[in-house]
Amino acid sequence: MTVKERYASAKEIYAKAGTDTDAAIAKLKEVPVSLHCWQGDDVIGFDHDGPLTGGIQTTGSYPGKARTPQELMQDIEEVLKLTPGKKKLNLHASYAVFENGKFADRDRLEPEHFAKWVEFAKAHHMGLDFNPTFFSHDKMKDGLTLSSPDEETRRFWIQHGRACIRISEYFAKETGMPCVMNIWTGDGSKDVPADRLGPRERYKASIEEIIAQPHDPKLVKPCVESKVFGIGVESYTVGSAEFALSFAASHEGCLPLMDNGHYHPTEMVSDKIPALLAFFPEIALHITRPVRWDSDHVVLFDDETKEMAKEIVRNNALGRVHMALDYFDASINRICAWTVGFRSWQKALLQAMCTPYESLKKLQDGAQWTELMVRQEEQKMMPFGDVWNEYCEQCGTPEDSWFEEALRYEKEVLAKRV
Ligand code: RNT
Ligand code: ZN
Repeated sequence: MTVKERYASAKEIYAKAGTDTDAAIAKLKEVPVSLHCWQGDDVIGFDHDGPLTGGIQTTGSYPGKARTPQELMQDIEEVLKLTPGKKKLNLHASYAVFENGKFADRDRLEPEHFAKWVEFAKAHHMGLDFNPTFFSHDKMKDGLTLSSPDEETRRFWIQHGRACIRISEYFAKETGMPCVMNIWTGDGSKDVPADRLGPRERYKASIEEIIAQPHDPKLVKPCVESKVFGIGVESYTVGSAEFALSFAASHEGCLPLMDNGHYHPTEMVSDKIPALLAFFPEIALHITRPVRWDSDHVVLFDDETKEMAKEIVRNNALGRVHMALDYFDASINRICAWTVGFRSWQKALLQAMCTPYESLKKLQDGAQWTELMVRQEEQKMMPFGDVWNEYCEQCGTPEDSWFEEALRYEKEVLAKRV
C-alpha cells in the first residue's frame, strides 16, 4: 500500500474517533518551532577559541562539526531539507559573524554582526530567536556573570544583555516575526555558599537593567530560564526555579522559560505547563531529553515529550507557548541529532492534534474515569504512523528516505572536514 492509501484508511479510523486528520496536518504546518543553531558545533560559536564553560558540557567528538559560519549555515540548510514543519532559527550571541576581521566583544555587539544570519533567515522564511551568551568567555569572574559581586564584571554582562535586546529588536523588524530573547546564566557555586540571597539580589537587579533597555514588547520577548544545577555548579544555582518564576511573574513583559532538563528527575514539565498557563499570557520552553542529569540528549518521541505537546495543544496554547529545542550531542552525527529531535517534537505535536480532547475532557468532568482510561489507551493504538507519513510527504521530507540523504551528506560534506 502507498502512503496515500494508508493515510486514507487511517483518516477514516480517526474520523470515527472524532478527529479530522486533514485539519491536524494543515494546522501543524503553521506552528513555528525554534531550531537551535548550537547542535551543529557543540555550543562553541565563533567569537572565542576557548572551551565550552559555564556549567554546560557536551560529550563526544564525532567528526564533522561546523567550524565556520558558512559550514554551520550549510548544515542548517541540510536539516531544513530533512525536517517537516515551520521553523524559527535560534541563535546565541557567540555566533556573531565578524567580517574582515573586525571583532567586537560581547558588550559591544551590534546588529551588523548578525546581518549574515538575517540574510540566511530571510532566504529560508524563518523568524529568529536570540540568546545572550553568558558563558565561554574570560569576563566571567569566578564563574559568575550577572550575579557577580565584582561591579565591573556585572556591568560588562549587563551591557551584553542590553546589546542583545537591541539585536533582538533588529531581528524582529527584519524578519517580521517577534524575537524571543532568553536569559540564562550558569551562575552559582560548586560548594555550599555562605550567602544565597546576595547573588540573587544582584542577579535580579542585573536582569532588570537588561530588560529596561527600551524595546517594543510586541517585537522582543525577554525570558528568564531557570536551572537546578550545572557541572561544577552543583550546590547552588542563582537563577533557580523559584527565582526565575518569581522574576517573570513580577516583571511585565518578561516570560518564564522552562527547560525540561532543569528539574529534579521526578518533576514533570508537562504538568508545569498548564500551571503556568493559568497565570502567564505567554511562556517559553526549551525542549530536551535529560538522562539522569541535565544531559541534553536528542529529543525522542517518548512519553514526556508527548505529554508536553499534549498540554500545549489541548489547552489551545500554541499561540502562547514559544517552543525551542535545546540539546547538544557531540557523540553522533550532528545532522541526524538535529533531525531526529526536530522530527520527534513534530510527531508529538501532530499526535496531540489527532487526539479528541473535547470528548476526553467530558469524561473527566463527568468523573467517568474507567471510560477515560479505556479511551486514552485506545488512542495509543491509533494508526498514527500513517498520518505522520502523509504529513512528511506533504512537506517533502519523507520518513523513509531522510536518513539516506543524511548519510550522503555525511560522506560528501562532513567527512571532508578534517
Ligand atoms: C543550559 C541552558 C541553556 C543552554 C543554551 C545553549 O543549561 O539549557 O538554555 O543550553 O543557552
Ligand atoms: Zn535551555
